[in-house]
Amino acid sequence: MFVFMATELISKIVQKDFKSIARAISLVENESPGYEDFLRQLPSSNTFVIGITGPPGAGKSTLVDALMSKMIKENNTVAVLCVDPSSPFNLGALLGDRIRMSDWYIHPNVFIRSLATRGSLGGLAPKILEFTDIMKAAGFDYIIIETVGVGQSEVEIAGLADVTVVVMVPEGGDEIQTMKAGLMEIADIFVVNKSDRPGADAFEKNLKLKLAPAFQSKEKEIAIIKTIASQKEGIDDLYSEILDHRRNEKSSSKKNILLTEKAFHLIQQQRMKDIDKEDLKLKLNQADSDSFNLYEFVWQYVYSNNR
Ligand SMILES: Nc1nc2c(ncn2[C@@H]2O[C@H](COP(=O)(O)OP(=O)(O)OP(=O)(O)O)[C@@H](O)[C@H]2O)c(=O)[nH]1
Ligand SMILES: [Mg+2]
Repeated sequence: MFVFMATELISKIVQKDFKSIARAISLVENESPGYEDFLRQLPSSNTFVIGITGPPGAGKSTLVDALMSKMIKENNTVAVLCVDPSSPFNLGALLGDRIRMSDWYIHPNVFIRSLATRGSLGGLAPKILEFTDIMKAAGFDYIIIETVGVGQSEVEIAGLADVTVVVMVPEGGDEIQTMKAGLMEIADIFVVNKSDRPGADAFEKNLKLKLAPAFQSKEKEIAIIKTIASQKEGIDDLYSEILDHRRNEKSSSKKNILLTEKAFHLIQQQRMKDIDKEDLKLKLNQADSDSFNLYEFVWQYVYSNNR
């Protein structure tokens, strides 16, 4: 019965019926019966996905907001996924985002969805890949995904997005020194936002120096764009750089890397599906402390059928 429903749901999704898109996202989020069949039937599309990441408060949402204005002016349809950190420390900023973006919630060309990060390792929301594919099936002109750059999530987003924009702010001078190599590898475009603040030029210069070795391994220089998102300054440059990436077909090696990242993530999810932490806890509670061997336990847990 669900297969029929899936077909019906998909036919509405491809017509960009927002309610159906939202419903599909919920079905997948809750792993409702048949959601895997539904995913297997989803048509693919080559909607361009823009990933925007960076530290908390760097101005990512403000940038997204400004970018959306430009896209919509050109009659594009846009879907935005904001992945909010679940930490209560960010609640203020989070509410701020909601207020700033609220204008878009009622715009007919815009679909916005906020998600809480539930990944226990601080990564992206577990089903973000699937959500993106649902939005892709709907055939928006652009999909923008905003994530706070913590832990693994920057690397995960690179597997998800066709172009990855890393947003930084001038005051993070030390940040450049300690910038993870991974971040440089995944960034296609660096944005130095809050360029109205002192030290923006010096920051840009340092960033260029730091990136110099990375340039050699890339086919194209990584662009550094200075913006003042709150005043919509530099947004044209950022947009045209994004369009540049959109025009230039990705190399087949990059496509392969992205696809591998996605497949790896999904396989990992599948493999971990029947592993339940509470169940583990219960079983470990019964462990006899003298003769207990964790490796033996894990071996039995993973390979025995009757757990
Ligand atoms: N001075 C200055 N402030 C800015 C600029 N861009 C954004 N802001 C402000 O910085 C604050 C944080 O902006 P957000 O867009 O919410 O930042 P964010 O990166 O989305 O934050 P999180 O989603 O919480 O990680 C807001 O008060 C913005 O108004 C800028 O270019 N210059
Ligand atoms: Mg934000």
